[in-house]
Amino acid sequence: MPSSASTTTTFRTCPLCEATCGLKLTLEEGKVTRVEGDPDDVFSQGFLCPKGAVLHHLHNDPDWLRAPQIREGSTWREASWEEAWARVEEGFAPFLSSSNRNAIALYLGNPNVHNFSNSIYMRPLIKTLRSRNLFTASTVDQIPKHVSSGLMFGHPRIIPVPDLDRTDYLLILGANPMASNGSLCTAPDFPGRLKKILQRGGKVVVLDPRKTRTAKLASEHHFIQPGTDPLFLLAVAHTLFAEERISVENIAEHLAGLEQVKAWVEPFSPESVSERCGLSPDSIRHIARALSEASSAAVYGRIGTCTTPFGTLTSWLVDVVNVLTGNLDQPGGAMFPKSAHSRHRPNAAPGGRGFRTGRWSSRVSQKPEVMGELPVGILAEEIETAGEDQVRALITVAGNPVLSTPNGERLSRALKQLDFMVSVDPYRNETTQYADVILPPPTPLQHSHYDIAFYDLAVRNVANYSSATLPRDENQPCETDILLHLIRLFSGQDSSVPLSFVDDFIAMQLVQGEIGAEDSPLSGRDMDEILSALQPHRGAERVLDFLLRAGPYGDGFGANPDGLTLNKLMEAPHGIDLGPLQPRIPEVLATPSGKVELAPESMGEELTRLQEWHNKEAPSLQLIGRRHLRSNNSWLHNLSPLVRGKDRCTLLIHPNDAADHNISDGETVTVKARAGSLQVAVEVTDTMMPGVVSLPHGWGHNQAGASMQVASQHPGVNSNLLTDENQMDRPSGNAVLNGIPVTLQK
Ligand SMILES: Nc1nc2c(c(=O)[nH]1)N[C@H]1C(S)=C(S)[C@@H](COP(=O)(O)OP(=O)(O)OC[C@H]3O[C@@H](n4cnc5c(=O)[nH]c(N)nc54)[C@H](O)[C@@H]3O)O[C@H]1N2
Ligand SMILES: Nc1nc2c(c(=O)[nH]1)N[C@H]1C(S)=C(S)[C@@H](COP(=O)(O)OP(=O)(O)OC[C@H]3O[C@@H](n4cnc5c(=O)[nH]c(N)nc54)[C@H](O)[C@@H]3O)O[C@H]1N2
Ligand code: SF4
Ligand SMILES: [Mo]
Repeated sequence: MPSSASTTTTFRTCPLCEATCGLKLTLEEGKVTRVEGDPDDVFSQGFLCPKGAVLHHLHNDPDWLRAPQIREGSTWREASWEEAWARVEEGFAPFLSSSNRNAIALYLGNPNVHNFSNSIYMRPLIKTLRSRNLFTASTVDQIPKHVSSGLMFGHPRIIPVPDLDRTDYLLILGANPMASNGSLCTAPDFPGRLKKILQRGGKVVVLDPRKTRTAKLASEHHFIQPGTDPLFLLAVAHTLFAEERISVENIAEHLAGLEQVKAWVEPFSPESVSERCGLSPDSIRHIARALSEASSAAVYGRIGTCTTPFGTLTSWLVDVVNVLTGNLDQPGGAMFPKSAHSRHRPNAAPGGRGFRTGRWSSRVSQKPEVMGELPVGILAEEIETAGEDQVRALITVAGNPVLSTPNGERLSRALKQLDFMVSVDPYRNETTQYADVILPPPTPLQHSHYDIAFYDLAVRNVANYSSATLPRDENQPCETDILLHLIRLFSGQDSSVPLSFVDDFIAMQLVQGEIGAEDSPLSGRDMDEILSALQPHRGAERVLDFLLRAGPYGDGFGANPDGLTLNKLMEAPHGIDLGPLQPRIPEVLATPSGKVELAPESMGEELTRLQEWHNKEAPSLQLIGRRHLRSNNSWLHNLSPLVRGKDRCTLLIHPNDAADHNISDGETVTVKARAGSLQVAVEVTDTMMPGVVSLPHGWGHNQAGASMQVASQHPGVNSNLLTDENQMDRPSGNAVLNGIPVTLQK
């Protein structure tokens, strides 16, 4: 490419999915004209997918809101930020007294964890709001893994990830990283890393009711009946005990509950689960033996294991098998990342307070709190049901629950009944159409980035900071200031208090927490000295600088002068590699015993429920979901390069099932479930397991109140009209989004 004075190159991390790819952006005359993979990125080494390549199209999308919007009945008008904030303050006023806080619900969507400001300021927002009605996309996603990790390791965010670059055997359950690029396992170029496993003579084995692109690449693929992964894993564990293949020497002194697990898995022979799982006893034994014989192996489970009736039990069993085969905390097994911003306690004894759920329950159906939140499946009933603490107002930040949570139809009806709703969101979409005020953030190119959430889940320890690529539009506040404004409102402070004071207070509390902690290397240090060392950073950057310097690779504010600081990270546009994952047991363990709790009591209770479920007859036709490389949940369908081509929102069905229903390829069918029904075109394919049909989520852009031009021309249907808000994984409250009983009608 010819370079001229006005052509420059800059680098940033892609914020769209969990893979954290490094991007190389070409700017001409102050406009981003091209996005490529950054070949020098320490982690992604040039990889990018079709979504990253059009990141700048988001910035240029005419439907991306550039000013706040106020709704008057069914019409919308643009407003100044002053007017919008006045309307927000007025709308929340009736609910601000301390006895009324539960009337305000907060829903936090997925992009919050992909957004640097939001990853940091969400917590103060939740704290100052003081409402028990907190909902997030976690309960339609990964909260079962948090619960199983909380129970086993003592903290819900201590999650082991498959050591992809060194493993010799990877067993994938319910994930399709060829499309998703991975989740709870940050690995840019996941596809390339899988291919390398095969190239070095290793094996990749996939269990999925659909022969996905990942399954096609794998050494082996086995169909499995939706929701039956826990039975399969129990039978694997059973085989490991029965054939004396248990190998826990590596962590034996840090392990509790092995005998209990042995007793629990006893009834689950491969023969006893085979029919229900749809796998032969031989296949189950073959996988169990291969796992135990591989020089290193990792079991990895994702969406297809979490969003099922036994999501927590399955997530727990994934790590039980990792433990039993000697692969937990071993190179090539399932390992614990150590991010640059993580809590650093080098001298603390292992162990901690452990993890609890159910500290309070939801008002209407008494669902237990998990990690401070309630299952999003109950949001509608909390709005609909009159009484003290009824939800009357809602804030959504970066979420589209009408399309992404179960029974979207019921939720839409409930949202219309609210007294007041505010959405912090760039689009007027299926959810934000019900808001009274929409507060739009700047575009992804207009803010800085650091992956607070995903470096804690990465297959290598790395750190990368990106500054904003483009300046913000005139009057456009950064998202930090939008959140600080809400934080100030909910903390009861006057609007005369500058936002910078609110921000200073948050930073001071953070520093105070660390210097006041006896086991912190910063214990007893001087607050003012630390705060002045953080200058001139402010906002999210100041918090990040503090976390990095107090973190495991940090400069410790002088204690380790060569250590990491934000300034050093800023000088490394391709990121800093902190090396392969290292064994971390017992240091990571935060259970009261200081051990890995292999047999948490609540998992015993779940096993009893599983037995009952197992004895019931399976539905004759079940719905599962899928992802496509050019989608990202519900919100990238407004970019034409990503929706071009043939309709992707189709119902995949096996030829036998199509014949049984007298349906041929391309025909439209009515799909019915307990929660609702919809009509969709079918695609007949033998990549589906017989008895299972697949429909992607995130579609259904045909709503008159939304304003997304391109998406409305490729509407598709909302698969969450079929998912049931009353079905959830009991320990975690996660929605059941896979294995939905359905019927078809031509
Ligand atoms: N392109 C793209 N990338 C994405 C996203 C996106 O929408 N598009 N979304 C991002 C998000 S938020 C997340 S959480 C991740 C998710 O990342 P993944 O977990 O990889 O998600 P999926 O691609 O939906 O793969 C889930 C697989 O589970 C299978 N499955 C369904 N039910 C069962 C079951 O009961 N048992 C088993 N064994 N398999 C089952 C499905 O057939 C499907 O192949 O992807 C992220 N990346
Ligand atoms: N049936 C079925 N349903 C599913 C799933 C499934 O596999 N099957 N997957 C589930 C999963 S894993 C997830 S994570 C959820 C996602 O559920 P949600 O998070 O509720 O939905 P998204 O589609 O990610 O919507 C993101 C919203 O954030 C806005 N947004 C994007 N960037 C920003 C930003 O920087 N700031 C702000 N303020 N807003 C922004 C977008 O405009 C959009 O409105 O969906 C879940 N729903
Ligand atoms: S894989 Fe994910 S992080 Fe990488 S370019 Fe694609 S969307 Fe961005
Ligand atoms: Mo997700």
